[in-house]
Amino acid sequence: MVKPTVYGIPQSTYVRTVRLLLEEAGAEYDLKPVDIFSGETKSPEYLAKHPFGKVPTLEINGETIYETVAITPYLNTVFASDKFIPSEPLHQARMRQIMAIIDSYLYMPAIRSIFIQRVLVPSQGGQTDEEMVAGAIAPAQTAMQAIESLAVCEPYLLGNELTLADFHLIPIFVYFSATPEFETATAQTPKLRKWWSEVSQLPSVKKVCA
Ligand SMILES: N[C@@H](CCC(=O)N[C@@H](CS)C(=O)NCC(=O)O)C(=O)O
Repeated sequence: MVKPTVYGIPQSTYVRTVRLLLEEAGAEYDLKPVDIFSGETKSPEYLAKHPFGKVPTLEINGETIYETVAITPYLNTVFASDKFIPSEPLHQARMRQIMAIIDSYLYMPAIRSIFIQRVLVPSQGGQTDEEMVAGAIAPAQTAMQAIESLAVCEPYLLGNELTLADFHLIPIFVYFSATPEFETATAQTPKLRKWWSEVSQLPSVKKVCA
């Protein structure tokens, strides 16, 4: 099997999503660091791979694939015999629905607003924008409750097998759970709290999200 290359920094949530799948599939891969903070993702060389200058980008067999929702189904077929996508059409729809909710409604409030302002900005000597954090709590709660209403969490999001949706949500929880706002945002989502206590113990999560 050809060894794929993942471009991106290990701290990126979306890079972590791709790596969680590769780790759970037992696939070998190379991780090539591309720094999102120093402007490296906006260099002509990197923009030639990913015109929007984001990570991750996957290279395999001379082909380049960007956008996590395109990368993970591809890797699932090539390296995991499709085991991370449910065969039942409704479960498949729920999986994609959860991934879309994460991308469209959860990532921005939970990571871009709350985590970055609460944890990253102060760690670099800056001051938290409290207004931005306060304004992000309700949207994060809405997204969490929407996922809660779709998920099974026994023990994984869609039942007893890991799916792409778990790989998508785990890295968000890793960062979001490091903020005090996580308690409020998950107060009405007991299933997701139980899910988190299970998946946070997976060896792949400890390895990729350490
Ligand atoms: N839609 C992209 C989003 C990727 C993304 O937002 N990556 C972040 C890191 S987690 C990034 O590259 N940020 C750098 C930037 O926005 O300049 C995907 O699903 O792959």
